[in-house]
Amino acid sequence: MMWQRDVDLVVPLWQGGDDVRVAAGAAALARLVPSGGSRLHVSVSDGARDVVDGVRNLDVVASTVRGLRERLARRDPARALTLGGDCVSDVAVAEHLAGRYPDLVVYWVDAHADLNTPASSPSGKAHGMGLRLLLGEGHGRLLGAAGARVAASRVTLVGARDLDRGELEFMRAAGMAWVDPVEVITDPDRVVAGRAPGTPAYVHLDVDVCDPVDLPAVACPTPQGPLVDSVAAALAAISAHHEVVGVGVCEYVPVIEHERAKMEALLGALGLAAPRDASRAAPA
Ligand SMILES: [Mn+2]
Repeated sequence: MMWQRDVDLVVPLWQGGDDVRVAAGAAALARLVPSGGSRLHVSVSDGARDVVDGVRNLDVVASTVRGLRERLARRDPARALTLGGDCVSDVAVAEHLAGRYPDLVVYWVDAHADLNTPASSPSGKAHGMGLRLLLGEGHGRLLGAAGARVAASRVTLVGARDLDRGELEFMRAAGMAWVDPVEVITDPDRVVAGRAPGTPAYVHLDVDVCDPVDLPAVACPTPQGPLVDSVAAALAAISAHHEVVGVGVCEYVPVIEHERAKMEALLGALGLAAPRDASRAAPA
């Protein structure tokens, strides 16, 4: 069954990770995912390539996020899909939906926690700050409105395995739910444990959550992750348990050789493509 939404935003933002290859990911996803009806292609300007206040390419990242917020405020979609782009490309949509649904829960399905601030980030890359922004902390030019924030208790990290020291400390202090890669592999249905059925959910899918052996087409390959089938099972469990109101797909690098069926399996689990068995298309 296809997932219904009001708008698709195609956001080729790459400056947040400073890796231009993810811009092509947005266009490739726009081809893989049949349009939900209304599809907006967002243009990303080529701003100054410098570090400001500890954030790389701050000007262009901030202006892109601001432009997205303005569009979302005008259209006020009840359900929205972002085809990114880096891991900042969908933050404005997640904020918008958090403002609309006070009981929104967020699944951050990603090898990384994206919980850095400009002060804690070793790289200064905004794509490692997205979830922290959604929680209401970060550079003032990237932060959204106070009414569009999510409490840490409403966030579940899924498949995270490469956390910076500051992120780990923050996550533990905040008591954030964390389903580690082994748990995703052994019992993907448990990903929704503790969350009330039928509540609205936002799914941030950074495809680097998958083990790069299975899906190498990512900007930040991170070993020791779950295979695509396990991630797809976890995504299907989220879709079955919740009313999914928003999805963001990020950090896909189509220029790296990979099996297209793996991407289709992930997208299919979220109702964004016809579901199919990824293992069937694997080379014998
Ligand atoms: Mn990631």
